[in-house]
Amino acid sequence: MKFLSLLLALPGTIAYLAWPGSVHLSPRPQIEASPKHQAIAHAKSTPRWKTCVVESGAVDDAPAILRAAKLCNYGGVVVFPKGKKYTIGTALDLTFLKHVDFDIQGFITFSDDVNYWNKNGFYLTFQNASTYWKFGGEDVNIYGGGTLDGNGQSWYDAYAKDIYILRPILLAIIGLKGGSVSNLKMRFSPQYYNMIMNSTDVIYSDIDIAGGSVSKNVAKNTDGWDTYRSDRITIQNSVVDNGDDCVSFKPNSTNILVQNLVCNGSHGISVGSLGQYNGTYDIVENVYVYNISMSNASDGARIKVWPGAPAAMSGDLQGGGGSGHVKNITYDLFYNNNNDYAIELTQCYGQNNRTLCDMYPSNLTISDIHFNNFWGTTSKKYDPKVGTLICSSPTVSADAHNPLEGSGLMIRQVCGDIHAENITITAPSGKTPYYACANVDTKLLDIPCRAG
Ligand SMILES: *[C@@H]1O[C@H](CO)[C@@H](O)[C@H](O)[C@H]1NC(C)=O
Ligand SMILES: *[C@@H]1O[C@H](CO)[C@@H](O)[C@H](O)[C@H]1NC(C)=O
Ligand SMILES: *[C@@H]1O[C@H](CO)[C@@H](O)[C@H](O)[C@H]1NC(C)=O
Ligand SMILES: *[C@@H]1O[C@H](CO)[C@@H](O)[C@H](O)[C@H]1NC(C)=O
Ligand SMILES: *[C@@H]1O[C@H](CO)[C@@H](O)[C@H](O)[C@H]1NC(C)=O
Ligand SMILES: *[C@@H]1O[C@H](CO)[C@@H](O)[C@H](O)[C@H]1NC(C)=O
Ligand SMILES: *[C@@H]1O[C@H](CO)[C@@H](O)[C@H](O)[C@H]1NC(C)=O
Ligand SMILES: *[C@@H]1O[C@H](CO)[C@@H](O)[C@H](O)[C@H]1NC(C)=O
Ligand SMILES: *[C@@H]1O[C@H](CO)[C@@H](O)[C@H](O)[C@H]1NC(C)=O
Ligand SMILES: *[C@@H]1O[C@H](CO)[C@@H](O)[C@H](O)[C@H]1NC(C)=O
Ligand SMILES: CC(=O)N[C@H]1CO[C@H](CO)[C@@H](O)[C@@H]1O
Repeated sequence: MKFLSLLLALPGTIAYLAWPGSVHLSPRPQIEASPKHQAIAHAKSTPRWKTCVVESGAVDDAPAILRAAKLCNYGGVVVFPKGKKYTIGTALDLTFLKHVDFDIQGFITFSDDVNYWNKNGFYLTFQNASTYWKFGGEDVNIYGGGTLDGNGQSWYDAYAKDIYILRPILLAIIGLKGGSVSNLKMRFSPQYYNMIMNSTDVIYSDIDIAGGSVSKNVAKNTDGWDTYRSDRITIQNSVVDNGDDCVSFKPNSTNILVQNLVCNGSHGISVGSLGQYNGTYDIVENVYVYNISMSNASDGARIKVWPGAPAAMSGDLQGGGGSGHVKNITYDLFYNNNNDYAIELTQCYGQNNRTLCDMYPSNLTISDIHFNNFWGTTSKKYDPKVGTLICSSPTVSADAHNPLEGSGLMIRQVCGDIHAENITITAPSGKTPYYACANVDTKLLDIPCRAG
């Protein structure tokens, strides 16, 4: 072991296997979903028995990180010691991992070579996202109290000139089965802070997200978390200060638990947008959002679904026509502080013309939705309107073979079973608050609805 350590630590070595005890390790996290639990508890991680240290200081530290990850794969901890600063200058594929931890105590940033990353970041197709690096495999834990800094300013400025530039995600987890991300600071992401894609059984805890633009160009699409094609994901005990969704459940997000978050300046905790791509089937099912404090946001709880025909809000916000279902979603214990709407549910996303939205009802159904225990005060923006629930009008189609309707007309209910209970949201003016509602069963909603 000692021999190996010396051998690998020869001058010029950029990563080495360390003698046990020779480098400070953070305690390994033992995170459980709490206070709410997943139906199937997150898997326990196996022990680690070797340690690899990443040396810093190269122009590009990506090769050193890759080497350390390979050395420590199958039972090791890759350490980025406290006080060290790393720069990643080339795209880093870490999707081969198995039973390995990343103990990030130091500071990791990314080069601001927009041209390089635009060409060489990992392109994710979905929403034209890209990523600097990607983690995947099995039983991987990332923690350590350090910082990931996305060096976003050059991207905020570049995006203002070209909306099609491929802005990287700060931390993408792709194809991971079992693992955790905890106790990290995330700063200045060019786009989403976290993307969880093609993954199952991953828990995030104690993440601190912040960072905006210092120029006139706003930091856009800086979602805290996006889940996509993923199952059994927990996000908890974190603070987020950003300018887009605090958490967003994208297509095929199932069994997701989000709890104890404090979000500021965001677009809320959002299902969607869904149904953006014609020809695809999107599912968001079994989501529990518990104990959220949401401030200065456009929305508190939000469900956004595209209508049945394509719409183009802007060059990089267009779509519609996709099908699927949103089912069994609960928002429970939700504090609203200066958000424009406490609740927004729409099946007309991306289509401002309601006539057109009603003409082409969504192909994506919404059912079994619960908004429980909301309090607080909205912003002045729509005062005294504090929320909106707009479903597509029911689809009526001629179907001679429909056994339920003697007339041969079939009403396809695209939105129903939506409940609101114990909601005490007030408007800042003190006027009686109301919600704009359309095509929803107001008997199930314990809120003051007005036709909207
Ligand atoms: C995710 O999984 C889908 C479906 O299995 C696959 O087509 C896609 O390539 C995967 N995406 C990535 C980035 O690995
Ligand atoms: C809600 O979350 C906050 C942290 O954001 C925590 O202090 C509080 O105890 C939680 N409340 C409940 C009821 O779980
Ligand atoms: C919260 O968000 C608002 C609006 O985006 C921003 O002006 C403010 O600086 C943020 N405050 C904190 C404490 O992060
Ligand atoms: C949407 O997809 C369907 C088939 O899935 C196709 O018939 C239709 O033409 C498409 N609509 C548009 C506007 O592309
Ligand atoms: C979601 O899952 C359904 C059912 O498995 C599948 O048909 C669909 O293609 C998936 N959609 C996406 C966007 O992966
Ligand atoms: C609804 O989702 C919750 C998790 O949020 C889950 O515990 C429950 O079993 C789901 N209900 C059904 C009918 O699947
Ligand atoms: C909301 O934003 C204002 C500035 O617009 C800021 O002073 C305040 O701290 C924010 N609230 C929270 C809870 O972050
Ligand atoms: C992705 O970028 C291409 C141009 O590169 C654009 O045509 C397309 O609309 C974009 N898609 C989305 C969903 O933004
Ligand atoms: C909305 O669409 C309808 C149907 O195409 C059209 O007649 C109407 O002018 C549109 N309204 C606006 C405000 O564009
Ligand atoms: C109603 O919601 C408030 C939060 O606004 C909560 O403290 C209270 O326990 C809830 N009441 C019931 C009966 O659940
Ligand atoms: C695949 C599918 O169901 N497409 C339908 C989507 O909705 C529009 C109108 O709302 C219909 O015309 C499509 O047939």
